Amino acid sequence: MSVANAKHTVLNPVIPYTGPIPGGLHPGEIIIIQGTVAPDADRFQIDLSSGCSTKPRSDVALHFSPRFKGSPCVVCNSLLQESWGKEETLHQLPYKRGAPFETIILVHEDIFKVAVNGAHLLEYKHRIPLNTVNMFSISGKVRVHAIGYIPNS
Ligand code: 9QG
Repeated sequence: MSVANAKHTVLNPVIPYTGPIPGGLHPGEIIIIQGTVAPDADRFQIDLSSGCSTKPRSDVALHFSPRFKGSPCVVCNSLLQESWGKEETLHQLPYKRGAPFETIILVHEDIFKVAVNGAHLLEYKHRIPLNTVNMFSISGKVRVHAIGYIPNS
């Protein structure tokens, strides 16, 4: 699976980037993110959200945040009515400062599955109905070369 399979691609977006997920999210769909972690990265984050309002801030179905400072980890969470829920922290970090990566978010009916550089990393159970998720954001200490949306059939 690569960005070559994508139906929609966004190339070299200015960070922070927020844009629509073409057609919304459905089981079987895949989002591919190719980028490079900044050499001085403390963290970056990918957010799949229900809308793009900033005041009040839209709900975030998946907040995926690799963290490089202190004990390296990936924190996942959801934002509901402007409040963060319980963090799901994986004490494992497949990203390296200054290094290129490919992250794949696989959409399932009940979970998101995330893989990095070809290896499964984590699963995150939906806390917000999938059919409300329509915006993709990425921000923090990262460069993005391509975002690809691969439909489910
Ligand atoms: O820190 O943790 C995830 O649980 C918060 C951060 C917040 C999230 C959250 O401040 O930061 O990572 O989107 C946000 O507000 C980000 C940038 C307990």
